[in-house]
Amino acid sequence: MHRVLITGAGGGIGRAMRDTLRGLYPVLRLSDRIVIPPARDGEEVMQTELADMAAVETMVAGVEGIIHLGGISGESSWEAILEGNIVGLYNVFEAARRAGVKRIVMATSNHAVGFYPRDRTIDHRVVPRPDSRYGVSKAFSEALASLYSDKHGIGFLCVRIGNFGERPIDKRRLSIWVSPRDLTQLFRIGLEHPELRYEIVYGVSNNRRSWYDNSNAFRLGYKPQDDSEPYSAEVLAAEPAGADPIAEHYQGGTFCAEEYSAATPRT
Ligand code: 15L
Repeated sequence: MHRVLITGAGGGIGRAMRDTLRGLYPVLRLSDRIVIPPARDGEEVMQTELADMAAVETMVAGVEGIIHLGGISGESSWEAILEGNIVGLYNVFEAARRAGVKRIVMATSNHAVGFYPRDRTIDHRVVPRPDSRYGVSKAFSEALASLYSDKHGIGFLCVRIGNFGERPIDKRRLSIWVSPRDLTQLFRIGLEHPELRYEIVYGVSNNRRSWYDNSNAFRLGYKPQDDSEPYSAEVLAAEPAGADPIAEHYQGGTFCAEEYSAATPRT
């Protein structure tokens, strides 16, 4: 690939990928709605509102692959989710189709399936159980990717990202943590795998406490290097007591507990 675009390049994952992917492709185009640090050698920088189709068309012109991290990255109002993650997402995929983009790595989320209980191991085949408006938008992204793969032949890797960071930050994240080098490896598989058409994988490291069966990622060649377990004693010792029982029961944690009003849990 000659030119790879990272949307949402000013966010936490985007800033890290700007460094870990540097030099791997001749040109990295970096876009965000906010101002980001200026282009270095081998980089192009753009400021783009994803809800503005004309701007999105300019953003994707001349790129072969996209890592789509842009949009809203947590629970928010319906209006914000609609603009960033539904309209904005549609604009990116549709502009990519018109521009002949071959590959898209879609940053979906563990929150597309957050209402699965923690005592269940889930794989890439389970039906979505979103835990928030944000999670619904990520399930939508997986469905829209499926449409653009089936109907227009774009190759997609949908990565249900757990929690990205240098280290896991709490008990829930011991199960869903992904290190920078492991996520970089997965994103590269998404851009470079020769036969990818439409796949869902979990963007998590090789965590002993994982509640995912990530065999689909392994099948595609993913060999995660990191495991949250060495951090577990320290993380568990710092965990505050008295967690909300709904947050504690479900994989999505507090995303499930927020605004929860069901009289009885769905089985
Ligand atoms: C996500 O999808 C979010 O983008 C991130 O900010 C974290 O909240 C993460 O999930 C998580 O579940 O920890």
